[in-house]
Amino acid sequence: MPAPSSDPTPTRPPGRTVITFGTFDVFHLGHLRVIERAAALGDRLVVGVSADALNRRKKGRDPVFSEGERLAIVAALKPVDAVFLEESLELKRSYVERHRADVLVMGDDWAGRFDDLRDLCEVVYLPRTPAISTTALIEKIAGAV
Ligand code: C2G
Repeated sequence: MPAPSSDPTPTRPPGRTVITFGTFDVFHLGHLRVIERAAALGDRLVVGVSADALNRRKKGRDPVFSEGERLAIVAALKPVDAVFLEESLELKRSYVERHRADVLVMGDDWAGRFDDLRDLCEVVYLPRTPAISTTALIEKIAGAV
């Protein structure tokens, strides 16, 4: 029988892990497309959903849907294997390490912003889906009532 290993180094899960981040508020097709394309780059997709407090700090307002609601929606998607709460934009490196991600995927509105992580993982910026955004949807809904 092999001796039990005393090596405390966590082992990388088999296959390629992809990580992506977003607010995913008022979930729309642009969100779905980026999640589908991110999942296609590996075997397992982990998604960081931004915390309400992070949105208040960065955008000065609460999202329409709470972090609990946004986590539940993203977790229910077929291409998504796991979700977690993104508490700070500055913690990307530790999230990539903690989830042992091989690839970080972001929309190209973030192009260049996370290039410093290339020593740790592959960094891919995907083109945004044109002509759809949470802000435009909120304006459309507000204009319809
Ligand atoms: N997206 C897209 N096409 C759109 C709209 C959004 O591809 N028409 C992508 C964005 O590029 C992003 C993801 O969908 O990769 C989530 O978008 P947002 O919810 O706007 O996320 P954001 O507030 O940019 O993320 O660490 C990042 C933070 O979590 C904030």
